[in-house]
Amino acid sequence: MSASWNYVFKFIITGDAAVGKSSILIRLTDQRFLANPDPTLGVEFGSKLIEIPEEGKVIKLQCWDTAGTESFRSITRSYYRGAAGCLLVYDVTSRRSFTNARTWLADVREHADPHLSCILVGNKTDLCDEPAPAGRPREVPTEEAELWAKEEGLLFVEASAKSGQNVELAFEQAARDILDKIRRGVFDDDRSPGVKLSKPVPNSLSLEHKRSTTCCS
Ligand SMILES: Nc1nc2c(ncn2[C@@H]2O[C@H](COP(=O)(O)OP(=O)(O)O)[C@@H](O)[C@H]2O)c(=O)[nH]1
Ligand SMILES: [Mg+2]
Repeated sequence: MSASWNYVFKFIITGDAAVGKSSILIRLTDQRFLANPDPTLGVEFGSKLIEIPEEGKVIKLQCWDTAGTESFRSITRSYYRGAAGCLLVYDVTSRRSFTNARTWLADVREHADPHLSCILVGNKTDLCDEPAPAGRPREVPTEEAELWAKEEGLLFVEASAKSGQNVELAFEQAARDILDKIRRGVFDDDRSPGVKLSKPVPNSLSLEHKRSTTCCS
């Protein structure tokens, strides 16, 4: 039996605490939303198969979440190492989280692969559609974030982990960008640690076990 995906891409999710990083990952992998997640539980890892139909490719996303360490800014090189994609998340109702995205991007640029595909994600759009007290006013206009993303060479999308809007799309856009880099030879299939070409394996379980063996980058 051959593997049911063509590539494995490693993704990291960064941004301020409480912007919804864990919620985005849970939405992607479990299609659900927790209004009051236990912050101590966090989420560290999630994996999901996505299809890019126009490329005829199935991608296995392996996503690493900062799981609480963001408050200590103690994220190590090993977290960034080997990532092919990054979701840089802020909260559209928090100007501070958008301002801080600059620092997170600086961290990514310092520690991660220079070719990594990064998408800026403005999360919690559902809150601005709701009247008070359930909702919260938007503090970051779409155009402003879009402009900054363009200046920095980032992809950009607004999303809601609560409604699920654009969550999968965010990962898809980044995955498309990575595929494009592979095609152009920027990412080398098997030598870039964040990108792995699938090998025929007896079953998916054995590849799951391989995920801890990215030691040689
Ligand atoms: N309304 C709304 N709340 C969200 C959304 N995403 C996350 N939250 C809430 O924001 C809080 C922080 O989310 P969490 O995923 O733990 O953020 P993290 O610290 O970045 O991982 C939680 O109470 C979530 O329920 C969203 O898209 N809309
Ligand atoms: Mg979290």
